[in-house]
Amino acid sequence: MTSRTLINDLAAHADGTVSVSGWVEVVRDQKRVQFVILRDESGSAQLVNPVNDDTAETAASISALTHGSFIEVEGELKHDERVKLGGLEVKVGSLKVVSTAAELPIDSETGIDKRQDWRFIDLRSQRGRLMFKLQTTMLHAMRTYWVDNGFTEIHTPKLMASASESRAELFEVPYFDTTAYLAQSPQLFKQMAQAAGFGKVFEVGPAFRADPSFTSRHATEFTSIDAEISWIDSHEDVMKMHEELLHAAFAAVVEKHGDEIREVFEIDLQVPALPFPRISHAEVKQIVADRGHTIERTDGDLDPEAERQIAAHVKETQGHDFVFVTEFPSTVRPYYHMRDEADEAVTKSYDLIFGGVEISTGAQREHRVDVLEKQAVEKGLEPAELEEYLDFFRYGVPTHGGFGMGLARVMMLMLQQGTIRETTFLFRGPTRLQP
Ligand code: AMO
Repeated sequence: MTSRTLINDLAAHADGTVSVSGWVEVVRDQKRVQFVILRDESGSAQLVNPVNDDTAETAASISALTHGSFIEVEGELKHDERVKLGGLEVKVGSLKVVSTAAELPIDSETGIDKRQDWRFIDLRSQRGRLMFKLQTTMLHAMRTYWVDNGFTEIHTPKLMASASESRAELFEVPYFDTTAYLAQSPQLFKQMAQAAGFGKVFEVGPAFRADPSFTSRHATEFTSIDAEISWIDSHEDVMKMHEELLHAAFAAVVEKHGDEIREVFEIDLQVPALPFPRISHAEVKQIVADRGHTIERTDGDLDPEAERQIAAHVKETQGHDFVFVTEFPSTVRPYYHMRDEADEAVTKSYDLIFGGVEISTGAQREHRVDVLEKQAVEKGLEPAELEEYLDFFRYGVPTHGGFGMGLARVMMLMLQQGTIRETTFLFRGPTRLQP
């Protein structure tokens, strides 16, 4: 048999014998001619079989094909502009069924819950493939940015002896004769890398939150994109790195997949202009109030409607899809965020909002151990529990800061999907542990 050609590569292939394989999307079984739409991991193409005495055996095989079956076909490639799908077709010579599919339990009309049950079938679509191809491109571009800019990749443990964020939302795991906790973020250890003198680090890895809520943006397990850098003057240095990183990531995605994103998602994805707008939290509250929204939260944090409103304001006034909301009140920030020298009530931190939803939190970290301990106590934490973390700051540490960003959220906003369940390979939520 001739070696396999990916469907996407047929366009550049000369007319002649080819071998293609994939799964059956559509069968049009007509009396005189049969058509099969075959899809593989790269694209889809039309197979054709004129029905006559010579092709009777193949015709019987095609008539028996079920949607979703995986087949191998050898045939004659012919470029023909009249064929709608890619301007080419393959005339079937031989056809081998590798695996027959039972009747598929879902189709394009099926709702998200049931599609999640059958995720492997759900992902056979062009949109499923495109989502994870472009995710690969995005992460590759980020890695390239980090490597080119002197970052070191780290892999921090996901089994921990203490909480990495708040004690709420902690998953406990029996661990021999003690209890371990699943890491909520690599926060403590990416800071440890600063004390170790690494300078700049990044990690792309799993994070776990025992968050019982059912929102479109929360999962109990998600992929977190984290970066941390030393020798900063303020959170402004972190934001600068963060926006450059996203700019590089979007540029790569637009260049490689822009046309297909337009075709499949009907989105004209743009590379965000640098610098991203920055608005202080206090100003945001004012702008949102002026737009008629009363923030319901009493702790001073923004609610989802406030995020949508400030994003709409920035889009209307500056035409930008991203905005850094800076200087959050210390009441709503963790103890490890540094507070402003001039105003204790304000932290040197930010949230990054994209398309009206928070995708990331970042900050300069408090590196002075006495201040850090005081802030931890203020937030109700036991210093004894933090001893090992506090040690990172007792033997010399540079100024530093960084951010954490949820991969599925970036993807959800980029592709204007209603929920991160669409943009997570396999979603985990309060009532979903399978598949
Ligand atoms: P934070 O808790 O704000 O900050 O999380 C950072 C980003 O991670 C994503 N995220 C989630 N995604 C899906 N489901 C969840 N349950 C979930 N929780 C968080 C979001 C969010 O913006 N250590 C700090 C970051 C830092 O300062 O470096 C942290 O974890 O996109």
